[in-house]
Amino acid sequence: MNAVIYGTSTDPASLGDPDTVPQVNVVALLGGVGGAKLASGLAQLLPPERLTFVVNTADDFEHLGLHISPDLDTVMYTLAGLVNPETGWGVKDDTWNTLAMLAHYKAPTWFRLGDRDLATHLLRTQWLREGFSLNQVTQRLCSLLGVRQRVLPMSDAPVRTWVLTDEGEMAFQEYFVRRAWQPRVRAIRFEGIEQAQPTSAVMNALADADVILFGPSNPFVSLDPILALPEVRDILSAVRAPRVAISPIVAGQALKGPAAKMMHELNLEVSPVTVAAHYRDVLTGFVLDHRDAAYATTITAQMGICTLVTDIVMHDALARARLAREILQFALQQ
Ligand code: FO1
Repeated sequence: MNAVIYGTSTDPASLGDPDTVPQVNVVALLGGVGGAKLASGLAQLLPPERLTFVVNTADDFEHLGLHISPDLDTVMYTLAGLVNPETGWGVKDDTWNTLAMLAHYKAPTWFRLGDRDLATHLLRTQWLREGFSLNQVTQRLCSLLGVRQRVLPMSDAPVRTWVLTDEGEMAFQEYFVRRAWQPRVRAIRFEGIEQAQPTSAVMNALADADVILFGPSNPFVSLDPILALPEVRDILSAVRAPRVAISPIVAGQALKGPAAKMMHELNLEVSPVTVAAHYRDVLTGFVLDHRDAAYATTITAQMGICTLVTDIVMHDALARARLAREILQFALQQ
């Protein structure tokens, strides 16, 4: 049944009640900060063994000799309760002594690495150099941070996002952080995607999922790298589990980052309809904000995708849990 469903406000007291939360295996495909917020909402509802987060690694890069995995760290720090709440990335209450010394040496400081955060990059780099896979390194870091949900890099192989702009092609972090996403985007490509395969942990989790979610992450640079892995695309088309995306666009603006600006520069309408159309081959459901309610019937009628209209802005922990719960209930109705 294809329908538009309207969310209701949820009684906060029952948010984590196991009797009212369906105990199902959930896999969420995630990028950075928006994805991490959804992950923390789900983590308030479901036991850790029910949750798997498949995370974009095409933002990864080498910086000052270190292997940085920003999206993995954002998800990991958020679940560990360590994330910097002001930025959504990095470690809370971090200090910047190393960065100050780097500035003294006139070394690059545009990518802000805090002193505590640096420990993660040092260990990841060391363990990768010792021959452990990115997945093994991530499991080890999560375990040491007390993160019990499964946080999986999309692939062990290097995939790197390049952004073609009106000022030439630049590596993703160069575009995103150094240039503060100011250059106009013309195209995006994922270097290494043809050789990359999802890990077997990712494939097994997708095969066993009762619900698959696409986080409110940037479709072009956060979720597309995961979906560009042919085996992921194929299994998403083959599974019977409901597959639900959450819009990263609300009232013509991105919840965070350059998704709306990119859409405009790629000559696409800045609306949840564009996001739903982007994933339409692999989706059964789509969640959009009540401010965009007018688009719900278009998505349902034109694409045959069920829609849930609710408040999708996750201001605090309660809002994250409420949204996660509504999404799960919506997904399981399909
Ligand atoms: N984002 C910024 O906008 N500026 C930074 O200086 C920055 C540093 C940084 C350090 C570690 C880390 O894990 C993430 C960091 N990010 C920074 C966020 C990150 O690069 C982007 O948000 C993602 O790549 C996009 O999802």
